[in-house]
Amino acid sequence: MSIDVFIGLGSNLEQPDTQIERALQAMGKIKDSNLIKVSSLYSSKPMGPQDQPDYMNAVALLSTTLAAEALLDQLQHIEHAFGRVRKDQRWGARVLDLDILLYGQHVINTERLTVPHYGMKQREFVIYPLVEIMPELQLPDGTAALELQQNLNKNGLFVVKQLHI
Ligand code: A4P
Ligand code: MG
Repeated sequence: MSIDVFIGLGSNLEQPDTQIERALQAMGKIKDSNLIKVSSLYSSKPMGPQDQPDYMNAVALLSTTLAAEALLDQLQHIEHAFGRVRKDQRWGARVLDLDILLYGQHVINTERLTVPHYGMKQREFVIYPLVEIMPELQLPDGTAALELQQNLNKNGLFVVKQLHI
């Protein structure tokens, strides 16, 4: 049975918009999975240290029969293959972050995975694109994504362009 998975994409180095477009292409090739929908590309102010470039963020909906950890393997493979900055450039900074936001209505707490993603409810760059692609979405705890959005400041978030899958 297929599960609807929402994946958050983020990048703030090395032409972030290109990183995200290439990551989507790679996500479209993940085995036993179909890329169903993607949000617009958003520009967002950095959460955390402010002495870094603004981010590009998006959210994608993937339908998969993979188990959550098998999907994480695939996403981490993409991060490594497409996104990793050479080690001597920055200490561990990555040009691509792929987070599993929701895996159906499952709640997962293992060593490798916390789902729903621990920070998603507070992040405008996750909630706004999520509501864009699925306005009626509810989290496993019953919270409506739309309600989260209504209580979340945009903090400079804006749509840069449409993305295609
Ligand atoms: N892991 C646990 N749960 C999950 C999940 N749901 N999805 C584990 C994906 N991975 C999950 O991840 C570290 C480990 O988390 C993985 O090995 C996996 O087993 P990572 O990608 O190496 O680390 P990270 O993402 O850099 O760490 P963290 O704490 O998740 O960073 P955040 O919270 O994602 O913050 N500002 C804006 N505007 N936009 C952004 O996208 N992103 C960050 C990164 C900071 N500021 C930002 C943005
Ligand atoms: Mg991550």
